[in-house]
Amino acid sequence: MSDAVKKKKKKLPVIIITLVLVLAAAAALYIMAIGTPTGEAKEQIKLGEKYLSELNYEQAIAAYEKAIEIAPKSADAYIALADVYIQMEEYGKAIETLQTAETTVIFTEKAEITEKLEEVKDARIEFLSSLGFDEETASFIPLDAIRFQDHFYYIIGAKETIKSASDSAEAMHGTLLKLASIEEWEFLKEHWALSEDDYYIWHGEYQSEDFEIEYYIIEWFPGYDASLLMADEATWLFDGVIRLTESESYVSGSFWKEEAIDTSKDFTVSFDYRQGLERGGLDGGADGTVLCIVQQKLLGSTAEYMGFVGGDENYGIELDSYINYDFEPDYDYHIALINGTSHNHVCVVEDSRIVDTDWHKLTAVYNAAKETLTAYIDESLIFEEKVSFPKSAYLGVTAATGAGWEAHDIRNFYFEGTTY
Ligand SMILES: [Ca+2]
Ligand SMILES: [Ca+2]
Repeated sequence: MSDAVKKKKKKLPVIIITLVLVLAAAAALYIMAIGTPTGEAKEQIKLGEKYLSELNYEQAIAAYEKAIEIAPKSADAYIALADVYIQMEEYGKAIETLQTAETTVIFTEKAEITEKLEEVKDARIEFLSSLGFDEETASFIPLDAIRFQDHFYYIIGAKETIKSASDSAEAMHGTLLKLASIEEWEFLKEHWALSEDDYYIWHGEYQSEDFEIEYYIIEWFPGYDASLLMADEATWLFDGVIRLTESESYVSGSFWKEEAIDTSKDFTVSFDYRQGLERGGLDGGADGTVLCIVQQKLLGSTAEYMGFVGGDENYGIELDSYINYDFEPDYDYHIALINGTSHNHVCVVEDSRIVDTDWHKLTAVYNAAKETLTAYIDESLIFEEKVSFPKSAYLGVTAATGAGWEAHDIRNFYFEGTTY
């Protein structure tokens, strides 16, 4: 080994120490310069706090985003921004903000971000469970899914209008509804379950001379019962509505709960219904909807039978929107407990809420000990009647039109009880 090399070797520890000191000083300066908010960034954070105290979320977000732009390596503004999203119940956005921060902030502030991120992830699961999602389903919902009212939307692929509207859930919701109402809009309404309980993929296409749109969207139905089977002419409308019949003559549609229910135990079933839209034909419109508690998942005849299948063991609660003067001349629009056939009204009550085109809620409660079936429209009691169910039955909702017609719509089907 030469002398020159030996000399260099001796000097090496000094060089290393000097280098370490220089690097440490540089790192300290770096942290001071970028890791803590500058005066201007602090001002933006203060501004954000002011807006937040006035519940002006939009301006608060803008201020915090500005602070992040000025001091991207400081944790403060990310955490403040995440807190705004939490207040808005936009947990996905809060998590995304913190995930960005995790890769961006100075290493000394990373632990703070990670801790906050875990906290928000837990809060999101708690929030989703308060909306009716179980933990597994909640884990399917992408962070950037957009919530509007009761639904989450997630655009997989979109062009033009849908994409530009997707910044605001309300704007997107409105745009989709508007597009769905355009005549040339080919609204495919494809849907299929991706997990057990559940959500749908919607696929829409629109083509005009000016532009072309194709999009996929996942719509979640919190608490939605995926075991419902669509049958016959029933279709999904946008926004979770099942249209049992269109406004056409002599059509019928149904949907069914897949498993049989145990009718030796208490159960409750409810759904929202809307009748009377686009009424036309004989005597102004027809025919009505039936909640079926029957022995087979079958659709019966159209018109006055409303799709209800006959048989002594079959019961139904009909929402009758057509007066058949041959066998029901004494009633106006009515709700009735029917048994065996729609002609047999065990109990009948007139009600203007049968066909007023507004949404109403029908609830049926079976008390197994008393063997009674109680019906409510909205919150008001309609009847309580003795029934004699076999030990199991299928639940379905049917509707039909005849020489008169109208649209029959259902949403929010709910069942609580025991299934086989
Ligand atoms: Ca009737
Ligand atoms: Ca009738």
